[in-house]
Amino acid sequence: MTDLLSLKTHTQANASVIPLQYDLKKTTSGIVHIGIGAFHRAHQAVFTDDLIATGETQWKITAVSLRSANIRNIMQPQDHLYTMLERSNEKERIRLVGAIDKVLVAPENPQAVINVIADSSTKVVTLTVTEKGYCRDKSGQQLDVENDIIKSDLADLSAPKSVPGFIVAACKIRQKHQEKLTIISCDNLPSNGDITKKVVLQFAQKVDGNLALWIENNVSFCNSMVDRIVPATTAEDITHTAELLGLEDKSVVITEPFKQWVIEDNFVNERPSWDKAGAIFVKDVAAFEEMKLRLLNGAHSTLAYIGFFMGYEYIHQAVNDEHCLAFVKKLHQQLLSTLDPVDNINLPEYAATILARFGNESVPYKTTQVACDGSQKLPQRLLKPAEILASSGNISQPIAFVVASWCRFLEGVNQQGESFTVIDPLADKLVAVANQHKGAEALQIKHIMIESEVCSSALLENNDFIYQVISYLTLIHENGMRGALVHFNTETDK
Ligand code: CS2
Repeated sequence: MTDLLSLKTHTQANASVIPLQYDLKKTTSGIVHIGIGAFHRAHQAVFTDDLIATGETQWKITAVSLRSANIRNIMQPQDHLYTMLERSNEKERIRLVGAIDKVLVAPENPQAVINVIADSSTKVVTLTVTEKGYCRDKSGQQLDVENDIIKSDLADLSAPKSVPGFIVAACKIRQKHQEKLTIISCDNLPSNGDITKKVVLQFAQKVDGNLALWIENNVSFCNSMVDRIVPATTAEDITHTAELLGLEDKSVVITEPFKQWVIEDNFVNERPSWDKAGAIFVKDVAAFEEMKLRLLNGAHSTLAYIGFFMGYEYIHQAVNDEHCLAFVKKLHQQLLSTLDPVDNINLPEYAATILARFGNESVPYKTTQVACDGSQKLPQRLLKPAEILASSGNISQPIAFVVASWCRFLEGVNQQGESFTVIDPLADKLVAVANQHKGAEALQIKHIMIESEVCSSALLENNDFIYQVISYLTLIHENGMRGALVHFNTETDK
């Protein structure tokens, strides 16, 4: 039987494995991360691991799981050590990561989470809680006071469940000791730090106006752009890793070689020198965020919905299909015209690199993984650029086609007539509406748009855009996705 990776066994790992680059005994703690999924373990935790190895900052990460105990149950017996497998189509690189100190499971002991965020040794809190974790209302800009966990946290803040709840409860303690705090959002939302600030302040205002004021003056909220493709780990990945490592690791992460982290330099206390590990500190992240959200995430969602109906399980299969590829290139052309210049980045080259990254079949990413939570993802990825284009009289046909594909996805039935589950916080309503008006595309689109509020009111009132979406959904219903896509590409080539 293979031994489990742990502090006792890690030095027995096979020779091809890159070992830990520092003495774990010399580390301290300084960072709390909320939302410990595969993405965090392959991104911020790796930047932190590389930073510890430089000897500049010795802070490890106390990670928090907001819901499930799974990852804690897996990592604790491994002394929180894990493996990262970086794969390109040509090679595979395997290394150990030791940056996670412990994992707290919020529902088991919410007070422990409050305490660690409040602790004076904690200087920075990072977040990967997905778009819905910010508990925003449908406008995307305000705290959703009707959200069940927000309501329950506002009624009793002793055992919070929401991100704003935990932060405000911890800041109440920090306020007593006058301990400043820096919070960095690492989710795929534009102005993610500003959004965090807004929901936290709105929440705090309802708890205690004085506390809200203290937070405003003593807590900084950095915007950040994060990028790395990290699919969910599979059982095969774990078996394969055991062979490479010579030890068992159930918390391995599989990822691509590329990684990027652009952080707004807005720290109110000590700043970990993540720049020594390849991150970039800048004054303004907005242009980087929009570039990544539109060109990468927008194209990802596109390949997910279109690829899914063309029978592709993975993004790399979709991007290798000539019709999908031609479509995404057209989409990229339009998206490029909506972007501001970004320092030191050639945008068309950046767009081309993304398509090459999507083609990395050794990091297989499921179309259904990207397709989830469309109502939370599409506004910033594609509808905002559609609105920018429409404001100068340009109706984006590719974006209208993707929106139609998403509406088709909400029917919850594939082209073989088999049902699948739509994962989205608004799924119940959206799937019901999509099916209620099936066969009447105009009504179907209208009701999905109204119910989801993915479009701004200007775009919703733009009859030309909405008409395009309706006509593409009709095309998809009549010809299937492949037929509709070929038709789209031929027509738009003319
Ligand atoms: C993806 C992202 O699942 C998704 O919605 O588009 O997780 C994507 O892989 C990352 O943002 C890449 O940095």
